Amino acid sequence: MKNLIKKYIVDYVREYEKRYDISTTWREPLVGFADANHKDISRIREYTFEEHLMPSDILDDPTIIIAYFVPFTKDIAHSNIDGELASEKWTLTYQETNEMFIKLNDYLIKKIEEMGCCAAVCNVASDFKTDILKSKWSHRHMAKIAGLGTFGINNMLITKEGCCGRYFTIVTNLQVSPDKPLEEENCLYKRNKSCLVCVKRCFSGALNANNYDRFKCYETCMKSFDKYEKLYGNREVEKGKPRGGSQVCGKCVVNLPCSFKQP
Ligand code: B12
Ligand code: SF4
Ligand code: SF4
Repeated sequence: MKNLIKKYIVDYVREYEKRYDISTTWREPLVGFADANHKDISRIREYTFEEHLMPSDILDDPTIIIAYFVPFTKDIAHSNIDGELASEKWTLTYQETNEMFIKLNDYLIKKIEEMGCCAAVCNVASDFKTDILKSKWSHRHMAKIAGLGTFGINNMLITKEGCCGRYFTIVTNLQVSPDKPLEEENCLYKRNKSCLVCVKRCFSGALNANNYDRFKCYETCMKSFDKYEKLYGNREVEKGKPRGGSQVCGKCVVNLPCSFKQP
C-alpha cells in the first residue's frame, strides 16, 4: 500500500507538469510515513508552541501522516542565485507548487478513501500568526518523523535529494508500518562543524550558525512580495509570470552543497 501511495504522488506530479497553463517542472517526489502517535509528535507543543494542532485535531483516530517532498529542478534554483530579491521564476514556482498541492491532496484523499480509509489535510498550514511568525501545523516536523530528512543550519529539512523544494503532509488512518526518523545528520555543520555556506548566502543576517531570526527573514521576504505584487498584482494570470507577490527569498536554499543531495 505504501508503494501504491508513493506511485500516486510521483505519477500525479509527472502528469501535472504537462499542463499547458504552467511552467514549473519538478524532480521526483520523496514520500515518507510518520507514526501519528510517535512520542515526538505527541510532544510537538513542547518543541513548537502551545497552539500547535495535534493529528487528532485533523482526523479522528489518526495512525499515519504521509509526508511528501517535491524537489525543485536545478534551473529553478539557478535562477535564484543572484540578487537580493527572489527571482521571477522562484516566485512563480512557489505559487504553482501551492496550486498543485491543493489538487494533489484532493486526489490523494480520494484514492485513500477508495481504499476504505480516511485522510485529511490541515487547512491552516499555510497561514501563520504574524506576531510570532509560526503556523499551527509544521509540515517539517512531521516530515522529520517520517524519516525524510534532518534539519540544516539554514533551518530547512535536508533530504537525500537536498533541501531545495517544498513539503506537504496528510493525516490518515491507514494501517501501514511507519518509517523511522533518520539517525545521521544530513547537514555538514551539524556533522563536523564545516560548511556554513548557507549563512554566507543570507545577505540579510537572518541566519547564523546558532540562530535563525524569523522576523528579519520575514522582512526580507516581504521585499520580494512588494516587488511582484506591484508588477503583477492586478494583472490577469499569464503563463510564465508570477500571479502577484509572495513572501519568498530562498537565497539560503540555493547554490549549497545540500541543495540537491545529501552532502
Ligand atoms: C511561517 C513560515 C515562514 C515564515 C517564518 C519562517 C520559519 N522558518 O518559521 C517566513 C515567511 C519568514 C518563511 C520563510 C521561508 N520559508 Co517558510 N514556511 C512557513 C510555514 C508556513 C510555517 C513554519 C512554522 O511556523 N512552523 C511551525 C514551527 C514551530 O515549526 P518548524 O519551524 O516548521 O519546525 C521546527 C520544529 O519542528 C523544531 N523542533 C524543535 N525541536 C524539535 C525536536 C524534534 C524531535 C523535531 C522533529 C523538531 C523540533 O525544529 C523545526 C525548525 O526550527 C511553513 C509551512 C508549514 N506549515 O510547515 C513554511 C516552510 C517552512 N517554508 C519553507 C520555505 C522554503 C521558506 C523560504 C525558503 C521562502 C521561500 N520559499 O523562498 C524561507 C526560508 C526561511 C528559513 N531559512 O527558515 C518550506 C521549507 C522547505 C524545507 N526544505 O524545509 C516550508 C515547509 C513550506 C513548504 N510547504 O514546504 N516561512
Ligand atoms: S549549506 Fe552547509 S551548513 Fe548550511 S545547511 Fe547546508 S550543509 Fe548545513
Ligand atoms: S530566506 Fe532569505 S532572508 Fe530568510 S534566512 Fe534565507 S536567505 Fe536569509
